[in-house]
Amino acid sequence: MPLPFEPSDALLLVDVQVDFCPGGSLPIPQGDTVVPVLNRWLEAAATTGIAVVASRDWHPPHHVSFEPQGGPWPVHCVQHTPGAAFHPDLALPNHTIVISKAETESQEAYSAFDGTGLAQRLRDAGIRRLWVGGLAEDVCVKATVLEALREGFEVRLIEGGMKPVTESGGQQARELMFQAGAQPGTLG
Ligand code: VGL
Ligand code: ZN
Repeated sequence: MPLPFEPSDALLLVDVQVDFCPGGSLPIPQGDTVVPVLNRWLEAAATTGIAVVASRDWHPPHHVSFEPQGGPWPVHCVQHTPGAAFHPDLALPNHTIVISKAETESQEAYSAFDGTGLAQRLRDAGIRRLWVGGLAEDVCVKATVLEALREGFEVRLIEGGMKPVTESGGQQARELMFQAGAQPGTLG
């Protein structure tokens, strides 16, 4: 099977972190099942030499989104804690571009583009199309995909490579992302 990539493609893996997987502090049902899927894509990316970007939720200890601060979420992905690490089985290459987000205590940021300079960085690297997977499909993946499309990137959604917090949220997110112009992505 020929791989579907062009040189102007990048793989963008959103928040595949310990806290978002079973056993973590904000576990997404079957969140860890994206890891073997995304590892196949990482292998394909390595074969073709396309760029790999991995975002991480990277909160200060008293982030506004945390329940003790009156926010909607349990404490999760606190900078430099084990829960904030990428899933240990995710086979990220050494040259992975790591994008940390939601680092400002008083501001929520779901999208990997929000306040990170990612769009400019991708443009500077000549990247025009993103193959996206990760967690959570109905929160940070959705926000990231919609902002990528607004920024003018093409988006392919990696099949089986994302999981939602809730099933209905996932369904809604998929509809929104496809409506906004994202296309399905398969490895063949
Ligand atoms: C996320 C909830 C809170 C995510 C981040 O990465 O989808 N979800 N913070
Ligand atoms: Zn968060």
